[in-house]
Amino acid sequence: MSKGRIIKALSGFYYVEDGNNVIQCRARGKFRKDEIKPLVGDFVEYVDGYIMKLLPRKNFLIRPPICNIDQALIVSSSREPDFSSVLLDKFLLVIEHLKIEPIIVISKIDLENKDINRYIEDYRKAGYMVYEISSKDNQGINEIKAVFKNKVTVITGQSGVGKSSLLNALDINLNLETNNISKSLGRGKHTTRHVELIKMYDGYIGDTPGFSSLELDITPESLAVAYHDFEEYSQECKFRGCLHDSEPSCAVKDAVARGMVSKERYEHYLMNLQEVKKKEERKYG
Ligand SMILES: Nc1nc2c(ncn2[C@@H]2O[C@H](COP(=O)(O)OP(=O)(O)OP(=O)(O)O)[C@@H](O)[C@H]2O)c(=O)[nH]1
Ligand SMILES: [Zn+2]
Repeated sequence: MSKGRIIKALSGFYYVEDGNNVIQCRARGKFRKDEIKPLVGDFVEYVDGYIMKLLPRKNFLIRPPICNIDQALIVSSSREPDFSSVLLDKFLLVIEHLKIEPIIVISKIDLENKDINRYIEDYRKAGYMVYEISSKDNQGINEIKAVFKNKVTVITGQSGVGKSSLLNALDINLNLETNNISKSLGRGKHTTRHVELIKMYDGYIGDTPGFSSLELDITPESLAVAYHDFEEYSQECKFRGCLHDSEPSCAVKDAVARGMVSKERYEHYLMNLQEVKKKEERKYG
């Protein structure tokens, strides 16, 4: 039995990368019977052109249908559209909850925003990696090339923030087989039959996740530990399952008071907490 990773799914075939080889495989009949569908990104055991077993998944997205994603570049523009920490904080919640490493990319830094540096400082202080780029002026692009190595990366962010422009600035055409894929990568168009990871600076890049994947379909308890720093602080909260809201002796609220967690991100957290609580009530109430 050999081991490899599915890097492409097309018309019932799975393309399994094993070292320098790519082997065209079919899924064993058993999978269909058990309603288990191999996904692009799956680590598999295969033999004689048949996938025999899927190894446990770290995470998965529904749109695009890929799994075992290592990291997400969350692109937020400095301006046009205006920088929104509300939106970025929500992206961070969803991405971190999925156990995908978030990397913040502040785009369009050629457009002036006098508040942006304060935000960047806060996110860095919280432990996030933050890149500052301008695809227009080719600033910060070389620095970003190194993050792809040995990882499966997706690029996400609101419409118009410059995701396609970033891909183009990264010389995507040199990395892609066809320009069509470049378009679909940038625009978040998804075909169900053809899913593929694209080689990108010694790593892989997946199709752009649509906003539907970014719904907060999450319990209040999971939300409370989604941010990596909240999770760490919550070890010190007095109550197990503390939601860092009105509970006494809450280490997250304490961290906010000490300036370790930005007040704004905490307030956005409370907003999202209210939202998921309401959803729960509708579901079970
Ligand atoms: N000033 C400036 N404009 C930029 C930069 N990058 C992209 N733009 C412009 O921003 C607009 C949107 O860029 P896109 O790359 O299409 O954005 P996108 O995130 O792919 O948008 P969607 O396809 O809608 O998701 C275009 O008019 C770009 O020319 C930049 O670094 N600086
Ligand atoms: Zn707490």
